Amino acid sequence: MPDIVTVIRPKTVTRSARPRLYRVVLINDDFTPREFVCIVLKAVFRMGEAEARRVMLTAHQKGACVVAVFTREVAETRAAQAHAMAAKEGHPLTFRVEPED
Ligand code: TYC
Repeated sequence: MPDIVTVIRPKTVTRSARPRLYRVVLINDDFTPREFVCIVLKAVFRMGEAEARRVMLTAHQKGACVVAVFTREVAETRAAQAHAMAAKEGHPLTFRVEPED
């Protein structure tokens, strides 16, 4: 006969009051027009012209730029909206969603 093993599971799991946050990161590519990147940043991330241009140029020069930080669902929804806009116009524009440490 095998030994009887008793596993004690907690009835409740305590979760942090602050949900984990996720960065949306704009990735550079060689094909998407600069102006289109700015249009997406303004439409999806509610940026003004100056901020959109600064974020676009940073990604263009450094390879990537953090756009904003959200809860997971909001970050994934915004990235999906941005990807849908790009796909519609045939651009390879990419945003990554990554957890903050
Ligand atoms: N590198 C693109 C070009 O020269 C512009 C661009 C900038 C594309 C930022 C993507 O995340 C990006 N047309």
